[in-house]
Amino acid sequence: MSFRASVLTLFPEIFPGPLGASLAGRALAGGLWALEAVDIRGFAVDRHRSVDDTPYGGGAGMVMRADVVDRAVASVADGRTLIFLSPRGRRLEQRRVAALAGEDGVVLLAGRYEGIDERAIEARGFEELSVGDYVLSGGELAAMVLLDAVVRLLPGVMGASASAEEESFSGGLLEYPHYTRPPVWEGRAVPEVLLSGDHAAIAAWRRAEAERITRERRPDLLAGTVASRAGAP
Ligand code: 4FV
Repeated sequence: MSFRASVLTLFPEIFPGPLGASLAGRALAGGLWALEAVDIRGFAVDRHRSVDDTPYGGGAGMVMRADVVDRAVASVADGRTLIFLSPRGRRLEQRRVAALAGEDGVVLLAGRYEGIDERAIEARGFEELSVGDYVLSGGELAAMVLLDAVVRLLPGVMGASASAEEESFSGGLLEYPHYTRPPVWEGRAVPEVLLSGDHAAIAAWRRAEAERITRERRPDLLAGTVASRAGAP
């Protein structure tokens, strides 16, 4: 059974959007995964079909109603992991992406306005995940980011040519620099070792470059990697 994703949103029409193109799109068309976008407004009950209301305690903006959101969740809940995309969530990382790709699917809740009544999140024990420390106008793009990262790891999606093994974060390090033809561009040459055919030397150069770049740009990633022990005095 292929990976099944359900996204609860007030804008189902924006899906699949970019997930319908390229790698994820081909995989979707090929049945390697499935996506349904469920309109939360379809679970509103009052004649104005309202999904939000003013915040208790005052303050700007509107809050999505727990009763409406929970009816939408109930319509798709079947044991798959429940994720609420929110800036309060744990930062989404490759390790969590890889774990989700090993599951049979996921339910993603995309908020709008100021957010969702806390009780709806608590009641279902949603896992909260954030795609970054900035505020989006809605959780939909965050849901697409998560799905794009997960789908490319699903069996049969990334051809043999591309490997998930050798990319950023896979070994806890940032990626080494890549080069292709022409061998000299604008007076800039490709590092000699890459033209040497000496695979051991190439692998050593790439490892050293990955460690150097990680040390310079994301030393936080080094804690816990082999490199940190090697580099440490
Ligand atoms: C977000 C993030 C995010 C907050 C208010 C939607 C918005 C609005 N989601 N990672 N960063 N969500 O900014 O996941 O409802």
